[in-house]
Amino acid sequence: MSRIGTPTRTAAVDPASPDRPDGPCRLLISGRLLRPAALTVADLRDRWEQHHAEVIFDCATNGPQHHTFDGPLLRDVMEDAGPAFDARRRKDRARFLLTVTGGDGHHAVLSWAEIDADFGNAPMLLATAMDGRPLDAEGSQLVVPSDRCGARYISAIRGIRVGSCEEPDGR
Ligand SMILES: Nc1nc2c(c(=O)[nH]1)N[C@H]1C(S)=C(S)[C@@H](COP(=O)(O)O)O[C@H]1N2
Ligand SMILES: [Mo]
Repeated sequence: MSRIGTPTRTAAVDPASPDRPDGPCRLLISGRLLRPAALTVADLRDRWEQHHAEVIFDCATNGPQHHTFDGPLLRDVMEDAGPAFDARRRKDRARFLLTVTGGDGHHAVLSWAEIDADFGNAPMLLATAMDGRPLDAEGSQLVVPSDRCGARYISAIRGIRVGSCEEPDGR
């Protein structure tokens, strides 16, 4: 985007960009979707029903961690973004992947089937608060109550990218 001729820095910033210098950090939902979105933690709190989770996960370096989280279901947020599959066909849904990336580049892959009510039905959250503390400044955190390990509890989420897996060889 050209900034030539724009009067102020604020006016030159795309409101949908994931990290506006003048606003709260945003989570960019992109990829094979009908409705890509750039959401703040306030959006996650205001637009979807909030769920509560009390979890214990194990960290290889720090041992067991106990936390409470509040936030919308990842499934609810992603369904509103409209993954580009035929929702009536379970086999179509079973081919889709989500890559969740934190501000430090740490990322992990989920399958759509893990959160789909017809498959794994895992109640993963996009946290808006941790231990009662709002996450507006640092960004949302992925909550995976069914994971024993903490590695997919990705903090300061900046992106969720939706894709379908490549056609396997030998079919
Ligand atoms: N963005 C980001 N999120 C992350 C990680 C990371 O390196 N970057 N580490 C994960 C790991 S290994 C654990 S155990 C949990 C909890 O880590 P903490 O106790 O250091 O917060 O965060 C997870 N989320
Ligand atoms: Mo960890």
